Amino acid sequence: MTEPSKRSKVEHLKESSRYLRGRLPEELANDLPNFSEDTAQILKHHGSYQQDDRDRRKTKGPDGQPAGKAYSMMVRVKVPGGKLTWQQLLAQLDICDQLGNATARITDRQDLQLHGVVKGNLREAIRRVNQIEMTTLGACGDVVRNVIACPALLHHNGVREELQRAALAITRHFLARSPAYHEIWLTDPDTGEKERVDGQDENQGEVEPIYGPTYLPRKFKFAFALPDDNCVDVYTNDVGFLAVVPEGHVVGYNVLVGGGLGVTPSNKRTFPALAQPLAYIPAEKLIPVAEAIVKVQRDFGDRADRKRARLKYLIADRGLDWFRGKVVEYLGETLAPPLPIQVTDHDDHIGWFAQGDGKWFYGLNVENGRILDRDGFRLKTALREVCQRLRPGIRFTAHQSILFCDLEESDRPVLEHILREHGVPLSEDISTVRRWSMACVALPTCPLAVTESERVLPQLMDQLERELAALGLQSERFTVRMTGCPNGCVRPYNADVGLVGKTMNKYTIYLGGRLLGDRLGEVYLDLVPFEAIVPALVPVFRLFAQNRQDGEGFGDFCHRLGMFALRAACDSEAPGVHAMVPSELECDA
Ligand code: SRM
Ligand code: SF4
Repeated sequence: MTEPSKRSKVEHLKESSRYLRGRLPEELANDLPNFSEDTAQILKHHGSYQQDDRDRRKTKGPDGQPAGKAYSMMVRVKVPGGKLTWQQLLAQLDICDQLGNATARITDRQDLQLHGVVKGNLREAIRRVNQIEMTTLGACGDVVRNVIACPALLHHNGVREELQRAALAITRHFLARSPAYHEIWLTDPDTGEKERVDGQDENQGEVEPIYGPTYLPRKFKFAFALPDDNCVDVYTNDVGFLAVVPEGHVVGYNVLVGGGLGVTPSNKRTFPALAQPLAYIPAEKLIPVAEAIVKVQRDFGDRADRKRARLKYLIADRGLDWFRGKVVEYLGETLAPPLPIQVTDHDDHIGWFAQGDGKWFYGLNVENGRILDRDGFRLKTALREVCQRLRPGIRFTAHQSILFCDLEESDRPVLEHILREHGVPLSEDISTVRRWSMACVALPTCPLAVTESERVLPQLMDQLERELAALGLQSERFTVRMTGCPNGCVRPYNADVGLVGKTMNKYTIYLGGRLLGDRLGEVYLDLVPFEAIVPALVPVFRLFAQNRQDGEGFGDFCHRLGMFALRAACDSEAPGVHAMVPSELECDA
């Protein structure tokens, strides 16, 4: 356990915040456009991040002086398992139009983010989220984050709904209990009148029975997956539950522990890691085992260095056997060894699917999750019309996309017509490479971004589409994921192609991960300027087209050859590649 004197500043802040109050009430009430740094840290636990428009940092006011930061908040709404109603989606689109910057974003953890909410609108935005029986509590901060699970609504394969229920049970069990959320956002500051909060008992007092006064050392992520469909990328979570489904029914789980992707290049003791099998548990032990794991991390996770505070470092430092021993101790019973099951496929659930109850769902790929209206592409308006006319069940995927559920056969042409009428491409209009790509938010709002991501991936896709078609690889299914910094928010390190922002306009290219999400890629080239990414990849794709084995995927091919052989083979075709070969140190990272 970390000695109190060695604890980081954030630990002291949490402790003195009186269960997540800090100075938030006072600062919310003042007229400043922003919160102080300390309060912004506490605010995260309430589901909101303070940001500023980095494009506007250099603008000058009428007096020729720097105009100052243009602050706004991102509000993250938690959507367990990605499941919500059409009314909840519509209401959030209203909030984003009336109180935000008119854009929203489906995240790769099945949440919805409302962007550009100025401080003066924050209370109203969070209040309205709660009015539709949703919450922002714990969408960010050092707690259990949104619990993700396969969203596909397939009744003939009811196991997915079992996973949805399990995700909800974990969500409820680990929701912070502090009444601070209720007091700050849902109590009328003038009358003192209170509103209800989804899943939270406001009368429970100050005590956090699971977290305690300093919550967890860091964010904590759970995911549920099926062996034949790893659409949630289960291995990248602190804890993954891989369902064991012998006869169409979830009897238990292989518990995977210690996944996490963030890397701090200046700290060589940080690394991406995939979760490893810890144990097999029967389904009824889910909550006690999850709680034992969380409590071990609560008590032994690093509270001195936030860069090394995730569960993956505790396991790397102490060993999996030590960790299993502690979990057994906290649980008070033994754990069975994991079963020999593996992930065998990954479906993105895009296109039309029969649900098995006579109804249909349609998976719509949303490029990088962004919901907005712009010239010729009016996705936001299309979503409104779909909700109002067809009243579908809504589900978000962990691939930043949306499923419209419970549709009648007669609804199918109507849905397609609405989408086309608003310039929204249907699944058959989207190339395979674009459909399997993801970018994180990055510039201009993410404070940690060092390069572009969401704003440039579409043009990189335009180039890749042309090159892949020329090589006859247009139908090849592989993942391309781009981030604006090494924190790994769209999981680039286990993708077939990972493009990770390293410094201004330059990226590290990772190859050799794969669609199944069960292997980390390796550094192929480093410090590659954006313009040189596609030229650097084309020779690798050509080599793949010429030398792949029967049925071999792109990531598997790169992994089989290895980075050294790939670079040697492609060197003559990609001028300048030598200059981008990573140093020893980068390879180790
Ligand atoms: Fe993330 C921080 C966006 C999924 C690893 N992430 C951030 C922040 C909040 C920046 C910040 O700290 O101020 C970004 C906000 C940008 C913005 O304007 O919205 C941000 N992360 C995102 C989202 C929106 C990316 C997306 O395009 O979908 C995802 C929101 C998920 C959600 O709904 O909860 C998102 N972030 C992830 C994932 C992927 C996942 O969970 O499946 C990871 C890698 C897995 C992991 O947790 O290790 C991830 N985000 C990070 C990290 C590195 C953490 C670490 O252990 O080092 C940071 C930095 C941090 O926490 O200090 C970070
Ligand atoms: Fe921001 Fe980096 Fe995450 Fe992208 S990967 S959203 S740049 S923290």
